[in-house]
Amino acid sequence: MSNLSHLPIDIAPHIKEALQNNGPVVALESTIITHGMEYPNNVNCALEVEECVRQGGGIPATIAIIQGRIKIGITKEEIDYLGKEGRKCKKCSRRDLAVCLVQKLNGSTTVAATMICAKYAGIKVFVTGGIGGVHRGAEQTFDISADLKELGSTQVAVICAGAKSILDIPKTLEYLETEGVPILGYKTDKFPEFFVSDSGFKTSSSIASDKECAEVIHMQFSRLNLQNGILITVPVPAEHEADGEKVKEAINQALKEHDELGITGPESTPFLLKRVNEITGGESSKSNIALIKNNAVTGGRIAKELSLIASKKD
Ligand code: PSU
Ligand code: MN
Repeated sequence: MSNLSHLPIDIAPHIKEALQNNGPVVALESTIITHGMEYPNNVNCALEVEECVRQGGGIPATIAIIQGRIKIGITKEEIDYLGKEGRKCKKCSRRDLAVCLVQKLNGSTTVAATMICAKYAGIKVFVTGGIGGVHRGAEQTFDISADLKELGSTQVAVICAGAKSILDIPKTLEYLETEGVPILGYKTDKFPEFFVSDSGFKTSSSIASDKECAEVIHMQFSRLNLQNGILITVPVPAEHEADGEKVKEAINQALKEHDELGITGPESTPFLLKRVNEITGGESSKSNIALIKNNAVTGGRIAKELSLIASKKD
């Protein structure tokens, strides 16, 4: 943990203690709570995801900004508060962090901002649903999520179910390759497409076990000391896969509406996620919750293995 005395940051005591002992702490983001789902599903899902991290053997630390302070490991009450505030909270990516702290706002952290906060706290493993990426039509709009640049520059391993096909998946993969981000397929070499386990594209490597994931994280961060992140992609379990055709149609419809309404900037991703959820009815949201929970169990296991490696005296 670096010297944080100059930072408006509060680390929950049990998280601080775990970090001092190389404990298996797993960071969780909060934009999914405020901008990804509706109340009370968002709160229930966030609490269940924390429980899944514990089931895997990890210690969950949900990260957000509350009244201008970075909180590492928010309480149940704070999760409920953020869930109720929803879109009144500022969706914070890298560029928004300083302003959010100075203006003492409530902010939810995206993948990019959660990585930054996790790094300050010394957390190496972070679980989310899906990352932001290169949007379709980016050659016109230049809409590329700051998550990708963050993965290229911040030493945190992000565990997710790939990317939604609201994004341009091949361009997202090219961008990550340029940034030097390993894309580790968890027990597969197929890059997952969020609701669907195979996007038709390949990861950069296939990793056989939780232990091997932890070894790669340790090698890259603690031995090679490379400053960039790692992406670990876990396919949605087969029994929770959504109907690929149905999702594809919903995405096309959502993208059409998005363009017609002229939505741009940070509103784009939340709009598309919301419309895909609405158009597919219960189906995509059920699959969404199942895959995040599966990522959380996996993240807990990987963090546990990493904790064992880090605790060995060598
Ligand atoms: N993709 C998803 N679910 C999400 C997000 C992305 O499938 O909840 C959220 C994450 O917090 C991610 C953010 O970091 O959206 C990306 O937003 P943008 O594209 O504006 O960078
Ligand atoms: Mn964007």
